[in-house]
Amino acid sequence: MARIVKIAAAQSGPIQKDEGRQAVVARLVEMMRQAASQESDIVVFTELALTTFFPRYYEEDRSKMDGWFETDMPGGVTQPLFDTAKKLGIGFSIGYAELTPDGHHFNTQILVDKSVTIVGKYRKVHLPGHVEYEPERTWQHLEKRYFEPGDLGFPVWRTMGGVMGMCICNDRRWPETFRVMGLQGVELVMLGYNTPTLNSLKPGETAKTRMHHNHICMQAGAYQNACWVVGVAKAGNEDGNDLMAGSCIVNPNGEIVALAETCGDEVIVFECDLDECVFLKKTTFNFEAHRRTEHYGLIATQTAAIPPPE
Ligand code: CDT
Repeated sequence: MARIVKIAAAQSGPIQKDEGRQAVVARLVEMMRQAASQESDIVVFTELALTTFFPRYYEEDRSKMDGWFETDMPGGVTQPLFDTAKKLGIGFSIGYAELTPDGHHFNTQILVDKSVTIVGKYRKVHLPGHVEYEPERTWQHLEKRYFEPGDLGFPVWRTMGGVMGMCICNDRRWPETFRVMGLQGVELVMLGYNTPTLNSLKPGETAKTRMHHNHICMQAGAYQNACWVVGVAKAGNEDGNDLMAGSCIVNPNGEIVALAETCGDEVIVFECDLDECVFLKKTTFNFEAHRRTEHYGLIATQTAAIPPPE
């Protein structure tokens, strides 16, 4: 038996600081058309897909950053994405900065089905970076200043023939992210990322090593939870800052089956058989048979690592 979901990962090339949302949405719509022309069921866009990665810019008065946020979804400028998806009969997932009616700021991703109903919303839990300006950094990473940690946990949704989940960028580095969804039977995890090619605090670290980190955590998450993972970059040089590419689709064995080749707008497509999750979910990663929760208490009760006394 096969349960095929044809997935398109729509990598974004760089978005410059002064690039208007309308122009960006036009680029995303074009990639949505490409995905649909290859008969994809769903197209996955990146984290904060509508703007440049604005958390690199420090602003004393946080409210001055509200212009980077969406107050409505769909809103005037994003409506073409929903209209095009409806016309083409394709689902999509997209990340954006969300400003709620009661004034909360989240790094958010939504899942939209083929009838263009928003069936799922996820708000980034693991916010990397820092709150205050740090002069020792070549560039700032102020997600902790501009966003609150997500308040929705890691839900999954039964839609488009499978059990779908989402996470965002830094979340992929945490096994807890995938395991919480794995415990809900997730079959496909969709995520976007904006990841600097180099680490300004660790000058010797190579782009190759950082790409290895990018892929290994998604591959491990896929294998250890017997699910598909789609990771979608915003790549290239944004206002002098390099973001890594490497968008990929990973199968439940943890193998990369499709990989972007460029640092620009690029669509990669793969027919994902959700039934390929079944074997590992029933054997090696049959959680009910093998997990030993009596030994996992620290995971949910302690944040810092506390080594034994010397
Ligand atoms: N967007 C995002 O979460 N980026 C981080 C960069 C970490 S460096 C502070 C990531 O984990 O890829």
